[in-house]
Amino acid sequence: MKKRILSVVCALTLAFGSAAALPLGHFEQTVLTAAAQELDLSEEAVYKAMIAFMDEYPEGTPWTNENYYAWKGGTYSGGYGCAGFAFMLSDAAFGDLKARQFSDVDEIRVGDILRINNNTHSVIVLEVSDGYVTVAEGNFNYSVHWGRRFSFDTLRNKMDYGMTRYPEEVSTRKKGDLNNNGKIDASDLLQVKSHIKKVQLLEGDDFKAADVDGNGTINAADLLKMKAHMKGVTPIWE
Ligand SMILES: [Ca+2]
Ligand SMILES: [Ca+2]
Repeated sequence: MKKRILSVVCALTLAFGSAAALPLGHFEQTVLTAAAQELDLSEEAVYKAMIAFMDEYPEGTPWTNENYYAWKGGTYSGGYGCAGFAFMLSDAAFGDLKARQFSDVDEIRVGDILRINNNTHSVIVLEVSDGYVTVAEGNFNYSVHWGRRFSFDTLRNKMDYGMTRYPEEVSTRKKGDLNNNGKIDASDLLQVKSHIKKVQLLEGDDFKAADVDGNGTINAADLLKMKAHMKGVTPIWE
């Protein structure tokens, strides 16, 4: 995929929503160097990695479209201005992890980058609580700004998309084990037969578990593999 540079005109971004700052004490007690945490992806660790930048870039530090940062998150090779600032904090928390986009406001997590204002401005999420998202941003009136808050309702209108670097949760369900009891048995076969006959359709992780050969459909071939596994002829897994 061709990498793009997120270059934007966020210098024109003016304040909307409230600009309440976080209580100072909250920052003081959590400032740590980014090196102190080795990709601990707990909310607290991600927060600390980002808030550590407050030392070097306190409120009001000039940060404009002259400022560029090369990003490790994939998707974009780097960004200027607001995007560059968000990318810098993002790398401190997530290292080399790759980013993926999302559009649902309810999925926003600490450390996510949000594109807002008709895709002209980037902010990075410091905190998610009580129906509000608190962010840090560069090129907010040409400078660094900490602690602006948006309500979820505001973001439903203002957010164009989000970028997250938390790894996607992988299903640990074994192929053919529909009821997740650690073995393929008659009950699993029944569920697959029921799906094939369109009596009760399988969805999501159930569907993936039943599609033993992974070809996107559930049919007799999958049933055969399950039966072969049960008989110990051709085990699908140990
Ligand atoms: Ca089972
Ligand atoms: Ca299949």
